[in-house]
Amino acid sequence: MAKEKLRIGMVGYGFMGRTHSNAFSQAPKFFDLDREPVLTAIAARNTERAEEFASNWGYGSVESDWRALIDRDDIDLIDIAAPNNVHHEIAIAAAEAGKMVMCEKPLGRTAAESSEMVAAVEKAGVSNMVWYNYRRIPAVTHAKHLIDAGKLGRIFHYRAQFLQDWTIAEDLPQGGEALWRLDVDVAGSGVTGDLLAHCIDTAMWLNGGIDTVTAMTETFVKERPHNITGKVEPVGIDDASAFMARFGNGSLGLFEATRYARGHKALYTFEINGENASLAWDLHDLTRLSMFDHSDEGTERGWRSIHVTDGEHPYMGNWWVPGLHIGYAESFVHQAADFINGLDGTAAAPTFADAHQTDLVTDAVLKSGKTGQWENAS
Ligand code: SOE
Repeated sequence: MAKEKLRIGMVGYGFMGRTHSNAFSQAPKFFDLDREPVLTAIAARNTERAEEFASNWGYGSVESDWRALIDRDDIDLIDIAAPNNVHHEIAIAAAEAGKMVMCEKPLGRTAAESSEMVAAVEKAGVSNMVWYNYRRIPAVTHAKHLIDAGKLGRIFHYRAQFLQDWTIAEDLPQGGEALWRLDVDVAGSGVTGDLLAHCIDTAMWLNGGIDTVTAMTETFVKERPHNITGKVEPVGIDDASAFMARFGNGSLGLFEATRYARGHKALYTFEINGENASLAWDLHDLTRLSMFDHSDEGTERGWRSIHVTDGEHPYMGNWWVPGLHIGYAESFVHQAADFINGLDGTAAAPTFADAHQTDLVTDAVLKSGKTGQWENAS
């Protein structure tokens, strides 16, 4: 029997537009979905580029304004893969028009923005989700299952890092396509909203809410030419951000993100230490989950490396055969599949409300970076 269609209107065609489009294309090929995703239309200002994108990914049509996408009766879901400064307006307009909404992270540039976005989707009663994709890398999902099963016991520590090095050059401009992440008006913040947000989302998913934080932030290059105004302008983003946190469960957190760690392109790592066991994960070796289990026989006790590729591991039964791995792109495929199968009312996370909690933490980190004080994060 033909499945009900889920007609997608995508906003944006950059890096994230590609990951999301790929996700919706692959999801039905590997997962049994309740509805059939259809790449119905894409909206972007540069119509020529949008036409090329549409033809590459198989979108049925192109709009030059996202408002036209929202007005269309043949669209069920608006997926926002555009820069952070438009998330708020598009998400609220989409919800008010009764569309489901998916949004790239971070949900808002500030928690004030995301709180209005949460109110809009809840008032409209529309399904919603934010693309914090790393939760759905099988090794990370497996960590969640082990923690929830109580394997670690009482948790003492959580630490995470997200390190890059692509903004070290002092003459790198800010603003415009590909470089909007350096423009505070568009991005909202620097590495706190872009990279730490991922660490915080995973951390709160694995280890519960964060109550308070104290942070240190720095902008190493204070002025950069702006691609849109053509002038040298002050840099408003944080280039590096590190914070300590107290989780609601009594454990302590240590987080760091920077775009100035020479040699690191996207090194996302986390470790969690419990009374009975510890887990560690590294994006550069993403199929593996390291585990130390204190209940192992004393003489054989040590860190083991679990190759998370067996059929019984999360999501892996839907891919190749045991031992053969998948990667970054597939975490988005899993997210698309879970969103669609959560439309039965089970509502796959992270919802807008979950992502708003992350924005509350990033706001508190940025505030603490200025005040030097401990700040409430929830
Ligand atoms: C920045 O370079 C970036 O692309 C982030 O915006 C993504 O969210 C992260 O997953 C990888 O790095």
